[in-house]
Amino acid sequence: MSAAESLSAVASALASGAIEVVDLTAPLGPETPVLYLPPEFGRNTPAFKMNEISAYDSNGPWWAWGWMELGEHTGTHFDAPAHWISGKDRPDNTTDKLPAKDFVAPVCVIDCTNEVAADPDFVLTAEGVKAWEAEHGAIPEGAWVFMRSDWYPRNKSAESFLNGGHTPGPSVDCIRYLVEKKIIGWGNECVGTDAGMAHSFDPPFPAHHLMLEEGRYGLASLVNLDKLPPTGALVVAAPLKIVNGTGSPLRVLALVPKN
Ligand code: 23J
Ligand code: MN
Repeated sequence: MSAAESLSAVASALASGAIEVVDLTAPLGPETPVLYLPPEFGRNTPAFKMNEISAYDSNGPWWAWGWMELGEHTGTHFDAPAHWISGKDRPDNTTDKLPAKDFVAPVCVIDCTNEVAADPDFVLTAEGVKAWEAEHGAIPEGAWVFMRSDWYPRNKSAESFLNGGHTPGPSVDCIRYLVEKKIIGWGNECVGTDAGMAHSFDPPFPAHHLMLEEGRYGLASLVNLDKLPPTGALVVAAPLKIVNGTGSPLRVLALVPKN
């Protein structure tokens, strides 16, 4: 099949529903939980706020529009390599300079729901990834790897979502293994890509430190990972083209084959 025929087949499959578009994005509003870091780590990111410019009124008779106060790392968002000190000297490491081809990639989804239900501090290890590969095949170069935890329904309550800093994520050896596999990035359902306890890992925050060091990416606060197959879906995740952006809220979509 030619590339043109492949793309046309995708368009037909989207129209018929044979390929479904699954939204992996959480609502973005004032209630969106944001990361809370203890004071010794410095400043925190503010909550989302929408300010009104006009609402079909004297400030603009025929139109409604607003302006936002919005952290780069708020809600469902993308981590660019410039976000972490380990990635700060990489060329083209900000959201405005990343190659657009990186924004469409296949995804491997590792189901950790049972482990996380038993222990909110569960960390996925390289051994866990290898067990997944034994069942589903090797993780291909250029794929996203998403940790499914069924954590996302908690995002309606910041207290439950942040859970006092007890949230699941990857181990150091897990991220080292995935970097070796040359994945495009790591995604999590929690407020950040790392586990809540990852400040105590060595190095701290491995999904940030080791992924971004290698020019790979992160996706945080993903939803609907339970609607994805372990392999075979295609993710579209394109951050805003913020000049010198270290990350960006974004709409994340998955194309999922239904047959
Ligand atoms: C800054 C410091 C620690 C973390 C984070 C940001 C994130 O999770 C983020 O949104 O990138 S853990
Ligand atoms: Mn982030």
